[in-house]
Amino acid sequence: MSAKLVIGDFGKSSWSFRAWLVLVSAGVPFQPLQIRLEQPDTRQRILAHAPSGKVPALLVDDLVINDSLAICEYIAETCPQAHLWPADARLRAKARAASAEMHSGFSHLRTQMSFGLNTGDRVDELQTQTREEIQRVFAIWSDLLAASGSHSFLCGSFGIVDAMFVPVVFRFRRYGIEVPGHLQSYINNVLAYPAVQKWLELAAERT
Ligand SMILES: N[C@@H](CCC(=O)N[C@@H](CS)C(=O)NCC(=O)O)C(=O)O
Repeated sequence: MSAKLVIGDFGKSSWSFRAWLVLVSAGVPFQPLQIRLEQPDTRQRILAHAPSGKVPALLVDDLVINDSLAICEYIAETCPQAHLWPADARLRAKARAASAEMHSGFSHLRTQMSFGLNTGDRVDELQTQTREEIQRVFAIWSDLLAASGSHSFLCGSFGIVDAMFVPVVFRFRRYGIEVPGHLQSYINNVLAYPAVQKWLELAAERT
């Protein structure tokens, strides 16, 4: 497969980060095609590759896959050996539900706690709804770890559900959110994961 992944800035694009992590975890060879966000020509440059006008987009020969979760699903289907979803149907359903909830929800958390790895404004006072969403993330993580019995990632080895939550880990770190003790080792595992470290290196080099 000859793949190109259209992404935004390493320090800004949390949705690009998620898709990139899944491709790297699965060992898929691909060429990243980076487009700087928030520039006068950003929209036009993204539209040259992706009709949604959003990144990430995965280009595989003449196939264009918009949207981070759709990209993750495509990689899970084409690389079954990467085990990006849990093998157990019940656990897989929970992992899918958590990924979908992250993908479509947490609007207060995502708006108030901007991702910005290197830059960006920080608000001092978090809204009640944002605080409630933070608690909901803790509940999802606790539930998945308990259901899977995993001591590494949410459902065992690093998978799509982890990729979906990686940018949240960075948001918590940036905003100094106190994480319950039983979730601390999960946070440490995410931060130490080689693909996450690689993205951080790229972000430090290129913003
Ligand atoms: N639901 C989409 C969201 C994609 C998205 O909002 N991407 C942002 C960057 S993180 C974007 O392309 N922004 C460019 C713009 O709005 O001009 C996904 O999961 O891929």
